[in-house]
Amino acid sequence: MTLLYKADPVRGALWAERFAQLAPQIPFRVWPDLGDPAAIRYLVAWQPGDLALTLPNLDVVFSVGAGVDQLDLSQIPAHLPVVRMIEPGIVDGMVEYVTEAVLAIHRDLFDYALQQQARVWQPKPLRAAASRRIGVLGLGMLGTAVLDHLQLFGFACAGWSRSQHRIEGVDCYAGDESLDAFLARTDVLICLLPLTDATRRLLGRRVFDTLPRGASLVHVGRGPQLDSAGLIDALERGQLHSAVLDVTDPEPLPADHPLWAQPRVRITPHIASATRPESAVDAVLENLRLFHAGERMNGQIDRTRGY
Ligand code: NDP
Ligand code: OXD
Repeated sequence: MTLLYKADPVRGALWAERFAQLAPQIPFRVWPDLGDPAAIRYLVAWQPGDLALTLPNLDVVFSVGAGVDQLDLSQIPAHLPVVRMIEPGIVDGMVEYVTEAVLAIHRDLFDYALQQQARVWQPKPLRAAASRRIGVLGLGMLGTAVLDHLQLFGFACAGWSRSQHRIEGVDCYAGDESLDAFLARTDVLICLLPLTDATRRLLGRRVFDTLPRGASLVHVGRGPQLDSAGLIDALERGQLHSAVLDVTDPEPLPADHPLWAQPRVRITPHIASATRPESAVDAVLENLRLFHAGERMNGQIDRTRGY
């Protein structure tokens, strides 16, 4: 019953250490050191390639991250459960990143950064948080955690998802038919949607033009959800004020990409959040317990939905 890990090797060493402490009975191997392929029952990976097709006795495929779009599901036999990562480290990182981005927008730090470059000392009026309308696309593990924290500042909070949610203090919108109403009341749009056929290129001209003029975007979902030419156009027309992008298409963003030169765009290299090895091992072990008890694992994805 060997577990094979195929992701960042530095973090792999931390996974191996924790596994040795908590589950010494499960041999832990780091790709490409497969040992006997027939002994591998569990695969933990970011991009497994075609490994799941070639390991004859595999039982479960775990994504090392919260998203699963980086897995090519056609390369994972249909009978194998695929499980995304649900653990507190990813949530903490995302809450920190999005809170900082929203506060930077709310407190006009994009404008002050430009003023600093021009050596201009020009205060702007302070705006109450209650008058700033935050809207989160995606009310899953991350979207709800982000909203829980943003509510503490007093922002007017709303969220949008596929199915109807109920979250105290948050106006919850559901389904395509409510998207326009959700956007029309949103000053800071945060994208925490999984990448699927339905969300690819969702963040484009139509969405930007439905937001109030001068709105901002915080994009922490996946790069292909954003039409970057549409974003640049919306910024240049003044329809959007600013954008914080943690994900781009492609990644890394090429040095000559026009997004780099946008004065009100802040780009980070997909670091908003990351799986914390210690708690991730705990999550995988709990899921293995559930799997062997014949129960559904936490984060087991629905292949037909794609997330
Ligand atoms: P979840 O699966 O828990 O939540 C996804 C949410 O999106 C759900 O509320 C779901 O609706 C909603 N949704 C999905 N498709 C649609 C659609 N077509 N229309 C409306 N709503 C939709 O995901 P997480 O919160 O854990 O993660 C979200 C994403 O964040 C990940 O998939 C990944 O892409 C990204 N991420 C980025 C990181 C970074 O560092 N930048 C780190 C970690 C994750 P419903 O509730 O009705 O099912
Ligand atoms: C993830 C990510 O999906 O790091 O966990 O993007």
